[in-house]
Order: sequence, then C-alpha cells, then structure tokens
Amino acid sequence: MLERTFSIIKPDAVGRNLIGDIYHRFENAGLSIIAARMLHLTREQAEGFYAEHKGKPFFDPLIKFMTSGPIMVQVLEGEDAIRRHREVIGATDPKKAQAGTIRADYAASVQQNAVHGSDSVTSAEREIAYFFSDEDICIRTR
Ligand code: RTP
Ligand code: MG
Repeated sequence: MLERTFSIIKPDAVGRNLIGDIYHRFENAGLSIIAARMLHLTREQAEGFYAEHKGKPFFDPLIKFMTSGPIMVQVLEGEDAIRRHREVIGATDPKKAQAGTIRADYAASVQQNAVHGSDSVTSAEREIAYFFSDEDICIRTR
C-alpha cells in the first residue's frame, strides 16, 4: 500500500555532511521525498515533538541533542513506507543495528543516532502535521 512517513536527519548527521548520502539511501529503497525543509528546532518544538518520552531519563539529553544544530525534516512516500524507512534506518541502538543500515554506519550511540522515522500510521500522521501543512506536500505527477 502506498504510504507516507515522516523522517528526520538529526543534528549529528547534518553536521557530518551526510544529508546527500542519507537521501540517496531513501531513494534507493524506493522512498520518494515529497516535502523537505531544514530548520533548527527550538526547545519548545523539540519537547512537543518528543512529548511521548517526557519524564523518561533520556528526555533532557534528547532535547539538548535535538536542539544542538540544524536538522532536515522530510515526508517520504512509497510502498509500505513506514516499515521500509525503519528498515533502512536500523535499530535505535547502533550496536544492534543490521550491517548496511544508516544507524549501523553512522550512529555514535543510542542517542546520537543520525535519523528518526515514524513507527506507526498514527505517529506518521501526527509527525507530518507537526512540521508540514497540506500545501507543503508535493504530489508526484511522474
Ligand atoms: P526515533 O523515534 O528517533 O526514530 O527512534 P526510535 O523510535 O528508534 O527510538 P525511541 O524509543 O522513539 O526514542 C527516541 C529517541 O530518543 C533517543 N533515545 N535515547 N536510552 C537512551 O539514551 C535513549 N533511548 C532513546 C534516541 O535519539 C532515539 O532515537
Ligand atoms: Mg520513536
């Protein structure tokens, strides 16, 4: 089923000039970029985005990390996009991530793990709407 998912290239990966490499991996996996923007999250934006993790021990360091530099946010479209995107990304902990995944190749730790990907249809819808309006999303005509 044609699906949309939400993706972030986190500050560690943007800082290491990995945007092109990571976009290449998405496109090679059959995921098309249908909206994209670079921004530097405010503390309020980061806390709102990660609200589900509020109160967890890693929350404050996560907010500090996510506001430490610019990020790229994008909407990806493709067959089974949510699962495919998470497959290309790899496990949260880079030590557990399969060889050849983005996190296996580029994540320094569980926290500084290069990318984010929505984990369900519900979170994809919420996360896309958090950063993009309907007019930002470009329908592919070819
Ligand atoms: P994401 O949401 O970024 O795609 O990552 P995920 O689903 O694989 O991981 P999740 O459990 O949703 O956690 C969100 C982000 O919080 C940081 N984290 N740090 N134990 C820790 O120090 C810890 N656990 C999670 C990571 O940056 C993770 O991607
Ligand atoms: Mg998550």
